Amino acid sequence: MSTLYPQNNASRTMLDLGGIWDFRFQGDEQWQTIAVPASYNDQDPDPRFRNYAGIVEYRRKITIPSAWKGLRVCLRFDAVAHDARILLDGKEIAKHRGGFLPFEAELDGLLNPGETAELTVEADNRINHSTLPIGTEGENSFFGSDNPGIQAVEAGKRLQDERGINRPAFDFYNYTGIQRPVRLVATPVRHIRDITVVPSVSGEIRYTVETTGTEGTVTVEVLDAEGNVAASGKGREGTLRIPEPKLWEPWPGTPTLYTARVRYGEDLYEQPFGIREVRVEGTRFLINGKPFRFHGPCKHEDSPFHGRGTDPCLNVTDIHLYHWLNANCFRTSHYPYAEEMYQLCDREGIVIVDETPAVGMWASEQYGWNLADYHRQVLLDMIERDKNHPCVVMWSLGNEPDTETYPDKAYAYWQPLYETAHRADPQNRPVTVVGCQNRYERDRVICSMDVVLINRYYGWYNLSGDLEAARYAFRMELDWWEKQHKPVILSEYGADTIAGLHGAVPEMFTEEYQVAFYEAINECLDEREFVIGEMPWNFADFATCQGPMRVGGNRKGLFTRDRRPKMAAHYFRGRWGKLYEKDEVRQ
Ligand code: BDP
Repeated sequence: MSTLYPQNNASRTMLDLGGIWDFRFQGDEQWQTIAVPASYNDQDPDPRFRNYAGIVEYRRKITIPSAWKGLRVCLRFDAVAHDARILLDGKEIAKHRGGFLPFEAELDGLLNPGETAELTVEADNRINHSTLPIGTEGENSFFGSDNPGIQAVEAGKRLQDERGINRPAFDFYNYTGIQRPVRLVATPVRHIRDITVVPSVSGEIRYTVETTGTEGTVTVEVLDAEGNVAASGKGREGTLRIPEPKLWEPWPGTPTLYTARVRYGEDLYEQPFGIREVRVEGTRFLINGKPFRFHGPCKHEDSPFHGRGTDPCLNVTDIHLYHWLNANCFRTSHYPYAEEMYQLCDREGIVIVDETPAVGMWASEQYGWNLADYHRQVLLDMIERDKNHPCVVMWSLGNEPDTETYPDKAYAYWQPLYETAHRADPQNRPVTVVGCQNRYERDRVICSMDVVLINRYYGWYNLSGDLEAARYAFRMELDWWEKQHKPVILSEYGADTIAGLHGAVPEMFTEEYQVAFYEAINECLDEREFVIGEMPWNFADFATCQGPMRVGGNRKGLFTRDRRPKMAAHYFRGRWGKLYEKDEVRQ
């Protein structure tokens, strides 16, 4: 399916359907108001909005402008979580599985220009063994607090099941609904379906254009940042040469962007891209041939009021805070983010590790759940959506699967996905899957990836409060990784910290402990050449499901949920600022 991001230009028009829609829990009589795009969960104090497991309905009228006569019209949903069914005047016109990637519903023949119809969107938030992310089915909850086997506790759990309950196998609140923009999109009937750009630092640009028909000529012009034509050509595929190309460099370099202006018949699409190359060589990660060190906290799409809803102001604020932190990257933990965020990072030079929603796969039984085909499809759709973004430098197949209990089964599951990603990506970026704190010496999966990404909580979940023991243990593990001869990124490490809680002795949950924790672990990282990145967990405090280990959500943020820096944010700002000063890679 084509997933070209909607554009307003001389040939294409889009109408944003954001605003106030009607909303109800399926089966209810009454409709009420709800804002789109946003998660519905925080928009009403009724506890059902937080605890409901099932289908909700959104409704509004849509009208196709009379001026759109003779055009192809569709509805474009950037994401509806998790499963969606789209109805027009009560008749199903599209379905989609998964809550983090776009899909379209054709309106041709269903609604004519000048006509109005009722649009209904059904969104299902239920999670289980066949969804990504995973919901647990019967086994212990994520925080393991269920005291399995106790008769009365088990009876209580059965009661919950009868009422319908989601048990996330992951540590973020299961925000759902129409969380990203919905648009009516008009294009010429014969139109451009897809564009792929593969640049190389020599200035040679390979491109492919997919169109609805095989007739008609495709022309491509490459515009430089000033809008001047730098190269041009004809045909559905070809190679263009840009003399003296300006490269896309990560921050604090200049992330120069070019635009491929593609014309086909009446249609026009302007595809931004950057000229940069990514490669792993030995234990180094090279961007444009220069060693790149990843330093930036992992994120979530999470904020008060909007939940996981797309909010351009929040995105811009966050990325400006990344600059303030002297950070240069983040991982889209634990799902593909809204497309606007990648566009922003293309412009701002922030590097992204792009992750599928395969999170919660920590049960060893996962390899019997028949998830592989669906997981593969989600991976392919993510790569198709994000393939042209210069900010995306690596694919993450998922987060923290069990790879130690049955190492061979795990390998048989993840290796084909690794190969799929390499085959599907026209730019052939490095591929990884993020490893859990585990018996690393049993693992076959993590060390088979192009870059080793490991989440480690020495000094927090392990050896809690004892940073000397944490350093000792982490060093021992790093000795083992040194022998694997791979580049390693510490892709999560962190300590829950209540902003404003202080102590002369740095004890857990104080701001002083968070700083001391990072100082201790960073000391170990700084000793190792093969460690090419540090990604603190997390950029900001974020909402989770309720549990005895979470006080109003996960508090491992360097910032509070409303983006106020804790002491650790100032610490990293200083540390990363110094890295730039001494980094010969970027003068
Ligand atoms: C890691 C998970 C992440 C959690 C984090 C934590 O990857 O999603 O939020 O632990 O416990 O295991 O804070």
